[in-house]
Amino acid sequence: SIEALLGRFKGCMLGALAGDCLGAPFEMDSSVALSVLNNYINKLADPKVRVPYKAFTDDTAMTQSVAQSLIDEKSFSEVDMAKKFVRAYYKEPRRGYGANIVNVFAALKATNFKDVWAPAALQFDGSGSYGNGGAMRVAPVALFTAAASTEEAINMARDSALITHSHAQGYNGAILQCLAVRNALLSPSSSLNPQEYVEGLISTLSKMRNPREEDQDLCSEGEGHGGFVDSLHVLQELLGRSDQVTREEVVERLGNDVSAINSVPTAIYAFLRALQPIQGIESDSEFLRSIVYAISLGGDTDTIASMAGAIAGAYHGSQGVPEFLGRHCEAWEGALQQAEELHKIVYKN
Ligand code: 8NA
Ligand code: MG
Ligand code: MG
Ligand code: MG
Repeated sequence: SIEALLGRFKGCMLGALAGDCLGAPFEMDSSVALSVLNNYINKLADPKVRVPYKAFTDDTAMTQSVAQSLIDEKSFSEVDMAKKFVRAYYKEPRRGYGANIVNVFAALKATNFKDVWAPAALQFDGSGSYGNGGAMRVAPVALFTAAASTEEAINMARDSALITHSHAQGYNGAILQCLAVRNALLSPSSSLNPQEYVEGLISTLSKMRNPREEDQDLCSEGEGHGGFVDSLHVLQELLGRSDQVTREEVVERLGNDVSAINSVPTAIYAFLRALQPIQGIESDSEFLRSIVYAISLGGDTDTIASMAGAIAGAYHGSQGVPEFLGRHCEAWEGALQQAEELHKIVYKN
């Protein structure tokens, strides 16, 4: 129902925020002991314990801009979205942005947004960024296109990424993350079959007709990396194993770095793995378990946890989000408000 979907919209926006805020303190650790994370979460859950406030980073700053642009424009506008990215960056440049994306912001500003696609296309000697920055901020696109066709969702995900990420891995990562959120959002609750869910993602990516010639490397990226479809097959294999798959193996086979190819499939895996209890993680919230597990893998912890949280929140809904998180994460109310406004636009109520 439309009312139940409002809870899913809220869960998605809160999950993206919570993953970023909870994961940021561990960014670039090689891995994080589960005992440390259990202790971390128990402290947050204890109303008597005072702990430092959890600030959001670039992941959330950019997600807020994507959401606000869709809310203000009621459609995708690359110029408005680019302006919101740039305004947010210059207002708060120390939110932990990627090392190179800031050159895109500077060029957009210097050229007064005359050709919004051009600065991204010039990154890395013209190859474009393959970072996960397009994927980490795409969740509001999945919400905004929830009632539209899959093709519309794909095209808007690609366009929203292309403002900063013109490498095929950069925008295809955004497409995959958008589809992961969309399919979680539209799955009936408590009935998701992980293998079928991944099969659905593989099938959509495999059938995608791409207007851009670079997209031929959707399935095979060279340089020792498999493409997104290859990673999804790995994910299926890991999910189907009867033995306990170690975190080391997950990192080795799916990755945990700032590239989209080595982080989006990992986030999807964290969501699916956390549907079952995970040995060593105390929390019995499936939502929180996905975020804790994502952080425990180390590497780009805020971004992988944010992407896992967005998917998990879209599936479990706000009722699956532990209330105590709202006391600790910056901009909680803002995320709830954007979720409500997006829901209102999509369902015209
Ligand atoms: P980005 O476009 O700067 O890409 C991130 C990084 O990926 C770049 O700085 C490069 O090192 C590398 N990279 C991307 N494309 C190429 C290429 N074609 N050739 C060679 N290297 C390449 O920024 P982004 O928005 O994609 O990055 C998102 C990540 O940055 C997120 O994890 C986010 O949390 C943030 N981040 C911040 C810190 C920090 O210390 N504050 C650390 C890691 C990541
Ligand atoms: Mg970040
Ligand atoms: Mg890599
Ligand atoms: Mg990060």
